Amino acid sequence: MTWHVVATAGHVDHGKSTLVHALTGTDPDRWAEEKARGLTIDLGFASTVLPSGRGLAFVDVPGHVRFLRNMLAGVGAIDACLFVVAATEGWKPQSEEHLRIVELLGIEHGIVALTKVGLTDDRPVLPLAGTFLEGAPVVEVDAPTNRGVDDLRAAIDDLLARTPTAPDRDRPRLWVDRSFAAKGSGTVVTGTLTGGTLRTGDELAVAGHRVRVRALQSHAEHLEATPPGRRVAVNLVGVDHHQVERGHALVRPGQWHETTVLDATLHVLDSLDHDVTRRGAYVAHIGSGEHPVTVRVLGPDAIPPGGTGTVRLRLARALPLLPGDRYVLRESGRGETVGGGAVVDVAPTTSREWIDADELERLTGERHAPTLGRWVVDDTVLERARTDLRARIGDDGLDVARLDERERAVLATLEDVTVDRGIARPTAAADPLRDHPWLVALDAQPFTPPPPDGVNRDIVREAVRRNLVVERDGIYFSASAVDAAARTVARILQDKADADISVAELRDALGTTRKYLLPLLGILDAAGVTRRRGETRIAGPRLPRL
Ligand SMILES: Nc1nc2c(ncn2[C@@H]2O[C@H](COP(=O)(O)OP(=O)(O)OP(=O)(O)O)[C@@H](O)[C@H]2O)c(=O)[nH]1
Ligand SMILES: [Mg+2]
Repeated sequence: MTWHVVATAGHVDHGKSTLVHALTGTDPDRWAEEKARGLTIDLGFASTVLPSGRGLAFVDVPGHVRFLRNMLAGVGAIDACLFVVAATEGWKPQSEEHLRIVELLGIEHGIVALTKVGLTDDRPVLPLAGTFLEGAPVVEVDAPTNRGVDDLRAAIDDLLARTPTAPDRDRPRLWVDRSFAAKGSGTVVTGTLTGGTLRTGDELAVAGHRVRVRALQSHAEHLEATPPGRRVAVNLVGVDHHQVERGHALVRPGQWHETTVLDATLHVLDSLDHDVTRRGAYVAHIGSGEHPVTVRVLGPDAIPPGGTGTVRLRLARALPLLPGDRYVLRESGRGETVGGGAVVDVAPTTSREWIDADELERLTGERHAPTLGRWVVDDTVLERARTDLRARIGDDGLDVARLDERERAVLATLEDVTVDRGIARPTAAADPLRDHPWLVALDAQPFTPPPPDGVNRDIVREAVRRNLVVERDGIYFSASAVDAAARTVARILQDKADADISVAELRDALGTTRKYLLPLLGILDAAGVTRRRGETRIAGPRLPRL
């Protein structure tokens, strides 16, 4: 069953609560004082099932200007508006102010009830042109005689058929409008659920406390899970009802960036008689809460009536917000509605050229595939990082151990850089001898080494110069072959009683021929590993110790 949450709006005494009562059978005025005075003071709630089977939940707001803050708490998360004007009085100041407020909050769906039509034949002019209510149905009603009530019900049903239900983005957020202790079950908070589903057992956060959902109720039904777009009562474990108040948000921990600084658009109402500057004590109404804020106009110094600009708001309490969230700005001193707009940036003071994809989701509510590693980064920023890193590598190379995680991710994108033994170097400058086939072959046949046939003379010369290869009588041995031969000589001498070794003995031990052995012995003699004595060799001063 789909539900919509609809708020009433309109001037005091124009018949909002009476209509909600007539449509739902429930008197939304809950308090004795309200009933006694015939005046709504705080929010009222009532629901009904429409002829189509759609669920309709009302948030009934007070019309008296003194309770405007309560009205604002009620309209923060609604789908549509039932706008009430009494035919007897016509358009009044709070008709005007309420219409401005629901417009600033981005409400796009609504219907007009012209009440008390039994008391007068006059039909007032409604200044709705250019607003979201332009062209909306205007239904004439007279509650005491039930005149028009069924027509209004049908018109609301019709309207809701065209009104989208609250989207489910798997980011539940419930702006609390009431918190109380229910007998035997502890803390209960109520609000209009948006953004995602709540389930019993969910681990959530509210007012800085970790809480668990013990039970859920929505429109008089106990539920295991409640989708967004409903009025919901949540029974919480882990917090006292005194610790939660109207304006707090119930959300999943870690899914939101809770911020005290945000940038937002500000549309200043036409009717304001002065510019908006940073002077003045302001209150921002966000969700179900009202929050003292400082306002800094970004760009020009002031925004004139009817104008739109960008402002930076600083809140005393951190709130889980996303770009697109609406707010209404009031000046508390003069008690006037200044304007309002939408959040643009919930973390405007942090540099964000590189941003972790998870963090970006907290800041924007949107999932972006990482550009590189775990980061989302703009192309030009990435290109600059690549250029910088290439410069640091230079011709000499750069120790990869000195790079952080992000720089390593950038390094992996540099196709013209090779990492060898922990050093990043330009590939062009990489060692041409490393893994050269001839050197590989020399190592594979250390004592019958292949000649450098067809190998570039410069390569051969460079290999000799760097002592990778040792040449004697036109035979080239790898340096490791010479080392291995020296160790073999040392081992044989150690194992023998006599202190010398013959050419034939060594030839057999190395599995080679005289053609290779004689130059190799020449190398060993020259190096002082061996010393020639007649036709045999004895230990030289540089014989390796085993
Ligand atoms: N004759 C007649 N009286 C109405 C009608 N609607 C409301 N009333 C009367 O008008 C008075 C105010 O109605 P409410 O429903 O309390 O008005 P409200 O808009 O909820 O007022 P606030 O919540 O204080 O802003 C009550 O005495 C109602 O009985 C109507 O359609 N016809
Ligand atoms: Mg009322």
